[in-house]
Amino acid sequence: MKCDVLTIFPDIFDSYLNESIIKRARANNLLDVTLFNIRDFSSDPHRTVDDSPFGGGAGMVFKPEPIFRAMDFLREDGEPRRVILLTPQGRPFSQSIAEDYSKEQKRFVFICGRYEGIDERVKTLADEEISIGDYVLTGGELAALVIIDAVTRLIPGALGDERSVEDESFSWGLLDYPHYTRPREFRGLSVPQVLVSGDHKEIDNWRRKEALKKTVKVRPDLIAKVKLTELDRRILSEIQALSDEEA
Ligand code: 6GU
Repeated sequence: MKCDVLTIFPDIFDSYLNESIIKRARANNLLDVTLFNIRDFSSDPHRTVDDSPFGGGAGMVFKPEPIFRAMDFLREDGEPRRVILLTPQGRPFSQSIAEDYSKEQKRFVFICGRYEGIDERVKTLADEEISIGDYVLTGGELAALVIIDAVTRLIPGALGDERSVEDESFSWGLLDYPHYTRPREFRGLSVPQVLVSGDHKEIDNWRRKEALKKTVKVRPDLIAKVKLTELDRRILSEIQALSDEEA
């Protein structure tokens, strides 16, 4: 995946892109990120990128010219790219969008919004507007990193162990099941017996049940979207029966 990022704070990206799996993906040429400072595309000596809003109101608005000039520069090579504008008004990012992006061979451009907003005409440059959730950040930089991270780990070879992604498809759409490692006893808390039983079918069943339990409790909205097996439905009615008992 090749990503060009337009931002007025390119330094924000350095530490995150230089650690762990993302660092390794870049070293292995699975991910290529180029940062562009929008100020470098401003045409005035003060490198201005913002101005006050027409119609009045608080705060400043990103001017269109520097961002258009940056896009003109990027498009000189004629390569197709998917241009993503990051704002709180966008379509909510999700795992399924991450999967779509990871399958695309195109280059990506992330335009990071800042200030109170972006001149509406910048939207004509973008293929889509994306948000990472229902809260307001000071800028789109963290959103760009979130998307780059979520997509990179889906690129074949990016994770050390490909089973990590396969395991997620096992629990697709559900919250993850609980994990344990050594020691078996820790401050009076023990690892569930089934996990040390060596019975892999029982372990799978336990994990599915725990994932369903957790999801019903914390994110019941997700249950409606998941393809449930016959076994899942049985487990769910058991969970329901248990919570009816408690009530
Ligand atoms: Cl993409 N930008 C900003 N500024 N805030 C956000 C967001 C993006 N997504 C959620 N909140």
